Amino acid sequence: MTPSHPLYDAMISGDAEAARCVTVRTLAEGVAPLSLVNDYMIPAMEDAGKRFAAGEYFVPDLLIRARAMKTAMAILRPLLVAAQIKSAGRVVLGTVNGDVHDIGKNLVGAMLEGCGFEVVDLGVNVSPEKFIAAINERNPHIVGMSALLTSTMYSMKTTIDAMVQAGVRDKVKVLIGGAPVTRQFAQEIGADGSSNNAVGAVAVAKMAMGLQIESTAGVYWRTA
Ligand code: B1M
Repeated sequence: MTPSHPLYDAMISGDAEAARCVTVRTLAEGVAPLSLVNDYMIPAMEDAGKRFAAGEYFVPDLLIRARAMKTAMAILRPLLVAAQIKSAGRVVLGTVNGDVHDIGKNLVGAMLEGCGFEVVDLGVNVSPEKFIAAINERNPHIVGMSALLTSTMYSMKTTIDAMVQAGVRDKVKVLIGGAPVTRQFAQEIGADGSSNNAVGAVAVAKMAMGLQIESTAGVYWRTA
């Protein structure tokens, strides 16, 4: 059933200012932060994901909803951290070495956050050493790498190889994505999964955590 709440409506319409105002007001009324995330924000982002998969929404539609989601999350995140709310899983995310494209990576991060994951965003041009340091320091379940250039996608392999060398590869699931990334490439470099869009990235992350997903469209997941 579609939730009836101004925060859900603000997310659906992608109205960031309304999302901010409603979040502040609803918290002041005593509603628990986690309830706002679980009851209104996650359903709204999941609805956007379904519409994207059905071809009703395009990337800009997701971006404006992600902006509304991020605005509300900026208010809620410190409260959730203080309350030690359990997330769906922790993801260390970054655009690989030599690559500064971050629009897709940010969208993936926002969708993951909107669907209950904790995201540690390392930014762009992230070296293998920085990914490894983040694995050791933040203990993620998942490492997500993004690349937009046919030249920089090979940094994904370099990073996985460096993870093996550092003895941390088996601590995490590795998910990759970005315009040049194919299922075959993911297989070749030993990633656990890949997706060609932000909605699929959430599905792969859920698979990595053993959670149920509705569709495997646009998704690669290593089975053996
Ligand atoms: Co660049 N650029 N760019 N660029 N740029 C492309 C990628 C390019 C295809 C343009 C072209 O020539 N037609 C081309 C790459 C060619 C190739 O390698 N085959 C290119 C080039 C060549 C370059 C430079 C080398 C140009 C130059 O300087 N001569 C240079 C490289 C800089 C560098 O990185 N070292 C460069 C620079 C830039 C800007 C800085 C100007 C800017 C980036 C700004 C920014 O990101 N903050 C830029 C942009 C904007 C683009 C285009 C126009 C748009 C990319 C984008 O944001 N798409 C792009 C052409 C195009 O795609 N039409 C292009 C929207 C975004 C939502 O999609 O990033 O694909 P995308 O993300 C998707 C999926 O891929 C997936 O989900 C996202 C949402 O659906 N996904 C994941 C992404 N990461 C994922 C991770 C996952 C799972 C899914 O799991 C972890």
